[in-house]
Amino acid sequence: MKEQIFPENFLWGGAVAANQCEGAYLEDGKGLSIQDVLPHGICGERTKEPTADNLKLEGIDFYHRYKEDIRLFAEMGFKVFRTSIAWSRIFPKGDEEMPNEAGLRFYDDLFDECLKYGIQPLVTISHYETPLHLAEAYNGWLDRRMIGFYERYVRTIFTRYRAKVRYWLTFNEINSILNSPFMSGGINTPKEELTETQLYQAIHHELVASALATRIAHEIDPGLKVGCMILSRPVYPLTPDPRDVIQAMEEEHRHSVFADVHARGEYPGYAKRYFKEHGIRIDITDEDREILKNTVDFISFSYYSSACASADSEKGVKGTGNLLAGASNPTLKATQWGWQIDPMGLRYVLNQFWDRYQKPLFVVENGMGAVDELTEDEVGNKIVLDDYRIEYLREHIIQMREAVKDGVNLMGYTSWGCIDLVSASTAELRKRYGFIYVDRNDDGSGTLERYRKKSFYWYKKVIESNGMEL
Ligand code: BGP
Repeated sequence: MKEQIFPENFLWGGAVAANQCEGAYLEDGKGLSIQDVLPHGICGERTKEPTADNLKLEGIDFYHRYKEDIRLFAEMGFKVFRTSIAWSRIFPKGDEEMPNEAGLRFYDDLFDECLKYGIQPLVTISHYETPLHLAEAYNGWLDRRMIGFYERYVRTIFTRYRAKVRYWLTFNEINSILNSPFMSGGINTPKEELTETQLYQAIHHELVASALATRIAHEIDPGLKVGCMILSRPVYPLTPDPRDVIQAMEEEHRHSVFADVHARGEYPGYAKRYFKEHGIRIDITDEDREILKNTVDFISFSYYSSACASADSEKGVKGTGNLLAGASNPTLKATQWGWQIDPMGLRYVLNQFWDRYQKPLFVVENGMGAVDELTEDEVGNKIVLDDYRIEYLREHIIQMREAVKDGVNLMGYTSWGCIDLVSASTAELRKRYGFIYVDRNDDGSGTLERYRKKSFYWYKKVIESNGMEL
């Protein structure tokens, strides 16, 4: 028996989001969400109404097939399953007084199904799926009234599911609002027209709503654990030139303010300086300041890639990554979608978060989007030989192990897209992340049948051995 590194109760599992897998976009009283009018992901135009080319409307039909999918997760030995609640199933328009019972019942059944196999649900309250009405009638998080709508929503779900769901995340990749104000913050005003004061006001409303959710969760049940969810991406200086180092620090500050407020309960000095020097005036009430003191129980984050910063704008060759572009790192390779692969960066961010906050950490997204080919094994079973995915995940788990050896308190790991689903940034199906292949293609064809990939069997062993057999 090899020496154990991960704690015995380490939460291994996988992650999805409602809008990328459920489909059934109008079923059982669901209202429209902003995703229903974003057929081409963040990079594409939004439409006036849902259009047939929007793959998310049907997703992978998880809404009807979740029992089969959870059975497969259980076969891999999942201890935890991260999904989100589609806000517009519970409050179809977002500003109603009363929730939609049919929507609530769906998640009751889904969570029961997980618990049947001893799988803990880890639930994102808002994962890029704000009810469309809130975007159109209120301009999303720009409007302070959003805090009240969100409060009603979280009270409803915490009360309803308190016995079933222990772990909650308030906003998926909350810092992504800096780059994607509509998808992340339901803000209707076009990005180019949005002032920095407006953007930071919207961010402030979300931060208050998030802290309020933590307070409410603890009031309803002190056993509930609430975390923030940050898009993490370490920024390295492109060269040892101190100006590049400072540039990297400032780029990191743009993002670290989100975790700082969540973990420390107030805005850090560098943010106050930035607001002052950029003429940003945010309406922060005394009550807001009190609410922000309700800090999170743990910090969760996604990790896909790192970036470099250069003080010289000419040198800052723009690479691509999930939602955030930065200068490419000349020492790293990239995925087919140009996301640079940097497993050591994961050890680095884990240490950064731990050193800064001393709060438990949870890696709730990590993975490799790739084109897969469905083939047959020697006995004629359909399979995908996804050694590249195994390699990617193995390297990242090795670095997680290193971080735990460094003393980081890590609660768990949920790889992204444990079953193939529609991608967020480009809304494609051919960009696959799963251990389970779903027969559905970008032209909408396919049987929706599920097939185990080679990585399925690999991940099962990883979980069985608690991360020792990679
Ligand atoms: C994160 C999102 C996810 C997810 C993932 C992969 O930014 O939280 O929703 O999709 O990135 O990105 P993509 O789907 O664009 O490959």
